Parts: sequence; C-alpha cells; structure tokens
Amino acid sequence: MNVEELEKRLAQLADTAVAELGETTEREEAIQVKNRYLGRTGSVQQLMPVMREISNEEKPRAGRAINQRKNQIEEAFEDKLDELAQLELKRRMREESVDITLPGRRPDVGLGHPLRQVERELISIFDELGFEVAEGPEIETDYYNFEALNFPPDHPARDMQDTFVLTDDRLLRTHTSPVQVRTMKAYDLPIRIISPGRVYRCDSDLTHSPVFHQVEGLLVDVGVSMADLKGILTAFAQRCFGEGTQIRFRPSFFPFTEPSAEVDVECIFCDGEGCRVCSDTGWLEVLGAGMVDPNVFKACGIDADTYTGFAFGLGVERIAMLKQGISDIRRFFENDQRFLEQF
Ligand code: FA5
Repeated sequence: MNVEELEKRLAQLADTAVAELGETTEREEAIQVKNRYLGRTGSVQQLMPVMREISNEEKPRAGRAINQRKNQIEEAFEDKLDELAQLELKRRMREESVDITLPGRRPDVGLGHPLRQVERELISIFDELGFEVAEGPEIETDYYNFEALNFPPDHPARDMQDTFVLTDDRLLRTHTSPVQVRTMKAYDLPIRIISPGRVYRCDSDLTHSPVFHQVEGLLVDVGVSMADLKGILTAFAQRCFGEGTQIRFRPSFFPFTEPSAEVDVECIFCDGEGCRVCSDTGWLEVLGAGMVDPNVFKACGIDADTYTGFAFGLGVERIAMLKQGISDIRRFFENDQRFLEQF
C-alpha cells in the first residue's frame, strides 16, 4: 500500500466513524464506536503494519495522515458526548421542573370565633362613642353580684337569674353588672365604661346557654338623663345593625336601675314589617337598661343628689344570632368546624 492509498483508507475509516458516532443516542454506545476505531485493536491500529510498506520519505506524511484522522474521530466523539450531556440535562429539567400553574394548597388558617368577632365589633363601636373597657372577675361574691346592686337577701328578684353557687359567699357571676360596682368604687367620676365578659346561669334552651357573654355599659356624670341613654343606644343600634335602625324602650324591672327598660331594635330581617324571627311584632329585644338606682350609688359612696347615670347590659350571643341569622345558641359552643368556618 502506498501513502495515497493509506490516506484514502484513513479518510474512509474516519468518515464512517464520524457517521456512526452521529447515529448514537447513548454515551456507552458512543464509547463503543470510538473504541472500535481508536482502541488498541481498533480499525486505525490495524492499519499500522502497512507503515512497513511505505517508503522512508513518505513515512512522515503517513504519520501526519494517521494523527489527523485520529483527531478527527476523537473530536467527533467529544462533540457527541457534549451533545448527549445537553440532551440529558434538558430531559432532567423537563422531568424535575415544578409546574407553577398548578393551583396551590391553602393552609388551614385559624379565624376569630364568631362570638369574638361580634364582641370586637361591639367594643369598637363603643370605643368610637367614648367608652373605655373595664374588666371584673368571673367568680364573684354575693355582695358584688347581688347585694350592692340592690338585690336584698332573699328578695325574689334573685330568682330572675338562676345562679351557680360555689360556696356560701362565692358564685359564678350571673351578669356583668358587678363590674359597675367595682368601677364606681375604684375610679373617680365621671365614668364612661363598657365591660365585656363571660357570665353563667343555670339555664339552657335554643336561645339560652348556661355560659354566655354580655357587654355592660355604664355612664355616670352630672346631669345624665334618660335622653342620653336613648341617644347612645340609638347611635349604637345604627352602627351595629345599619343606618336608620330604630329602637324602642319598653318598661321593665331591674333592682339596680330606676326607671328600667327593655330595649328592642327594629327587626333587621323584615325592617319592622313583621316576620317569623320577630314573631310578627316588627321588633327584637337586645338589651336591658335604665338609670342607675340611687341605692347602688349609695353602696358605691357616690352622692346621688349630684350625680346621675345610666347603665345597660346586652347579650353578645343574641346580637350575633341576629346579625348572622343563627337560630340555635348552642351552635356557638359545639366547636363544629363546618359551622365556624362560615364566619
Ligand atoms: C341583665 O343581665 C342585666 N344585668 C342587664 C342590665 C344591665 C340591665 C344594666 C340594666 C342595667 P338580663 O337578665 O335581661 O339582664 O340579661 C341581659 C341580656 O343577656 C338579655 O337581653 C339576653 O340578650 C342575654 N341573656 C340572658 N340570659 C341569657 C342566656 N341564658 N343565654 C344567652 N343570653 C342570655
């Protein structure tokens, strides 16, 4: 074989090696092709004995041809490995990528209890009307819950509020009115407070719960009249139930207020027309109120000739039931998540 023939042979080998490498789709396959041509027993190596047939002058030219073709195959092999690595990378990116168009999973977020929501709203309404929050204990003495509020011992009015008695002198407070007494005894006049909190009565049906919440209101100053009570409660009703809501006072009795009234708001379900919720009266009862009885002032050391005041007490559950259209008070205390999540 002369040098021209060797060059031709090498060119053919290199062309087929490059073509075969071009066909490969796996790294292992490409390595096998390369070894078949450039390995120790590969096609190029098998041409080596031919060198003996080539004249000494032509040997350098033959050597250059061998190296050139070896490099050509080597380069095609390296290019192929790069190409396969790029394809592999693209495949993995496709498989492992995150689909950002998938809808996310919502975490369970805790919400305020419907009663707490209404209580907060009531506090913020009275805050706007200038009332500060005062608090008192849930375990009370007979003195603060009854005696100082003008309930004489053994007076039948005590039966109005069925009491959970703890010891001779301790009981679970039946209303938030004891905070009136505590505040009047502890603070200077004038006083303008509300007192939200939990109260207890031995009482249970669709509209009565043994544990419920009240918000007490108390305003004491010189020259406070029933007209101020009506003005504050009207402003409250319109903020709580909507612009233009009317209220009415019905005569009532509480030992600690004189005169006393029960206050109704115009039915928010029928705008006063009469419906099932208001038993066709057009009105809904929401709270008790009245002018502070002089005997209560006396118990608190306040001069009833100089000062007058009004007080009111509303049931938070009752207001929440009206605002949220709930017909059974027990729903608030069952902790049924399906119910609570609606608010
Ligand atoms: C009182 O408790 C008086 N302390 C309110 C008061 C304060 C009058 C200041 C005058 C001056 P009464 O027992 O009516 O009043 O209760 C007030 C409100 O609490 C009621 O209108 C009602 O909305 C709510 N309520 C009473 N009992 C229950 C109960 N068992 N479950 C849920 N709400 C109740």
